[in-house]
Amino acid sequence: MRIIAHIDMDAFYASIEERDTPRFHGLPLAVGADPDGGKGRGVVTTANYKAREYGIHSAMPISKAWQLSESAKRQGKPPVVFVHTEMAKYRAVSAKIMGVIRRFTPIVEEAGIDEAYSDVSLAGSWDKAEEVCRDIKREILAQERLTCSFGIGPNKLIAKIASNHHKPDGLTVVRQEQSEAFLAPLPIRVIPGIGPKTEEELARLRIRRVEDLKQYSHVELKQMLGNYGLELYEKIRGRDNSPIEQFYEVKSISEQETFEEDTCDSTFIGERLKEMCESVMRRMATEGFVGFRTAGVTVRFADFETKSRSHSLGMPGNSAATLHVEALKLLLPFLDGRENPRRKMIRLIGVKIEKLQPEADETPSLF
Ligand code: TTP
Ligand code: MG
Repeated sequence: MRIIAHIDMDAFYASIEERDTPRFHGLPLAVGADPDGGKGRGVVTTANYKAREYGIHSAMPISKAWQLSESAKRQGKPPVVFVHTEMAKYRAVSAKIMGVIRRFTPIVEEAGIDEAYSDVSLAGSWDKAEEVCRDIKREILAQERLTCSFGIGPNKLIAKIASNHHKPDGLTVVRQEQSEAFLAPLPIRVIPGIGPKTEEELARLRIRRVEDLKQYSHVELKQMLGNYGLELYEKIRGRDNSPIEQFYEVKSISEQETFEEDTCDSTFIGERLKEMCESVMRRMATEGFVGFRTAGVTVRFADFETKSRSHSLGMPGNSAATLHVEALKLLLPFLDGRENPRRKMIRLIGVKIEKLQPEADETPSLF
């Protein structure tokens, strides 16, 4: 019998900040860009559960979060504590948590900075698997003073949905025979792969819950959603055979920045891009890679239209200067008439590297 656990830390970055600064304890807190008295232009990275009660969530403009904090203040509630994102700190905590999980279960897939799958089949029963997960929860709380939520199911799909079912500090067990019934009443958004756009399209057909989707055949789902429709047919019935990928690969490294003011100043944009390239290359080195084969950029215009472009290099790049040149080549058309005929101002730029080359890779670098 296969028993898979999925662990996801609660309000991860925000919980770390709250833990590390005693005067923040118990207060609503948001991690992200500087709100700058309501004029800040970036976004919220994450918020703790107290701040979520004010309606604040990941990816919300920081200025909106500030307004919500101000209106809470007017109602006599505590204002939100705003804290800058400090990735190095969160990565270090993440590594420690992964270490705890590995001490209890040997087969682990690090699925993100604050989440992991682990194969707990060897526990032999659902009850024993639950005990192991409770032990991990206790140990993380004792060692790191952080809470997490667990989902335990017959596969990765159910485990992942279950871990989000009771948050924070939850543990949800969904046995094989309960899987279909567990999924049926849930909103379709819980199924991985259904994003806001698909959700909207399906809502037009009055499909809102997983059970609504079950009335459609294989062929109908394929007509509606292409090959993903076929996958979906299996998923909504709780079926998933995907393996635990023990060797989690960093597939890309990226940075982005929202400017203080919208701009079309190419010197300024080029300078910011240079710094972002340097930071991406530093992170590449700390992740143990020696080069990249694909460089990409993202541009968001003042009206929020967002475009991405990427380019594969003939040979791996390994310096910030190379990345800067490649990124500039991709970015420049957005600063002139080629890709920006209406000369819109730019709000945000991002740079990304992919196809990362591990240290041991002996692929010849010239072709
Ligand atoms: P999540 O696990 O999605 O969120 P969370 O841990 O903050 O809260 P929850 O209790 O709901 O699990 O993401 C983990 C971390 O990843 C989060 O702390 C911050 C970061 N993150 C982003 O950088 N951008 C995002 O849009 C989201 C959702 C998360
Ligand atoms: Mg989380």
